[in-house]
Amino acid sequence: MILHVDMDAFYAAVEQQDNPLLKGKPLIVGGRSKRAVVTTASYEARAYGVRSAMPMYQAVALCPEAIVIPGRMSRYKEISAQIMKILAAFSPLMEQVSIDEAFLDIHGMEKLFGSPEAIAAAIKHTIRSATGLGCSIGIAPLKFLAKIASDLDKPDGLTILGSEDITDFIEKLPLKKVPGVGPKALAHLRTLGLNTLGDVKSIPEKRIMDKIGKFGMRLIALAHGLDDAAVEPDRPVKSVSAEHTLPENISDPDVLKKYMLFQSETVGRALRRSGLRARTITLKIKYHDFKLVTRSETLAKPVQTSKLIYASAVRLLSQKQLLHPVRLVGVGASHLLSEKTPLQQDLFDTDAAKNGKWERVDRAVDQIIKKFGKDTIRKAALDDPDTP
Ligand code: TTP
Ligand code: MG
Repeated sequence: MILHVDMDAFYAAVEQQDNPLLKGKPLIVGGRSKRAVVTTASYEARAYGVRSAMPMYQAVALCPEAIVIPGRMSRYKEISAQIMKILAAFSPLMEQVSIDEAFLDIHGMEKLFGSPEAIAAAIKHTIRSATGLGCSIGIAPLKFLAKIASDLDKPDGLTILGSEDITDFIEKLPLKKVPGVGPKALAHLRTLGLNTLGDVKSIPEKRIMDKIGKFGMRLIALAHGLDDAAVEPDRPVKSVSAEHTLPENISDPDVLKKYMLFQSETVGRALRRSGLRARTITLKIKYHDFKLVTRSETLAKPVQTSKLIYASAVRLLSQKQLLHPVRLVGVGASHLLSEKTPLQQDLFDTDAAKNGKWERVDRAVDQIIKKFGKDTIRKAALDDPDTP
């Protein structure tokens, strides 16, 4: 599943947060000159019909009591960076798309954070406690639907579209809401009698292509529920990790290993999706007294396979005896390099051949999970009722 977060009335909300006198009031961020337009407006001002990009004189006419203030870009950037950092902690696959929105690939995160609802609640709660700001979240199997979904229930919204909902949703989705459909394309599509995304399937593809060109292809694919766009982390990924605060402190290494197995799978899958291999594996342990220890090993051959990541994490765990009960455990991978970097493999190295085989197994599993969902395949040890 893909999750899209968009902050509510972002610049205006930051101003209201920084200056309590502005809270609950109609607030417009924008210039005061004759030609100025509204950058954004608080939801209190939107109740009067004020919208982004509206000429300021018109906005003030609609809402004379609105407080108009110029923006403070550096402050918004600062808060934005803080929010993106929070989001990046939820998934290694995070793509920031503007100052106040981002996509997260939450595939395989359910075991760490719970259901999509629980993930969304945790994100909202963390952002609100750190910044005081609200956001809206959309979750869907396809990227473009996640973006549309986050906008459906603003402010403080949450819309989740399951695989079973999307056919119907697409059928009824007004073309205006589809990202990329501007006023011009919309007018063309209307002349063909098309109003919803579902309608696009009802006429020959050529007629659509003739009207709106190449974008028609994408629209037709979307109408069939096909969107191969992936969440693409914009910053080069420097490390990938998964960690878990345990429901109770644990001293039994075998129980910790179950968490580590799951975390290794999450990390491995993130590496494979990003086309990366890791040279260094790190085990992170926080004892009940919050004392943090990390142990790392650098491998002779960079790895991408969940099994090898897990094997390394287990080696790190058994290096030293646990001193106290553990409250948090995590597995991380760093020193990443592209999987296209040639490996110096000994032709007669049977380990290498074996590892190649495991990589193929992982890829097959990834494919199946992508197609049928994560519950279809679980490693044997994860089928234990004690596992999170
Ligand atoms: P948006 O997310 O489009 O708008 P918003 O966050 O103010 O309101 P909401 O998402 O709840 O509908 O844009 C984020 C910020 O980007 C916004 O606060 C101000 C800025 N912005 C511009 O500078 N110019 C614009 O035309 C728009 C739409 C936004
Ligand atoms: Mg926003």
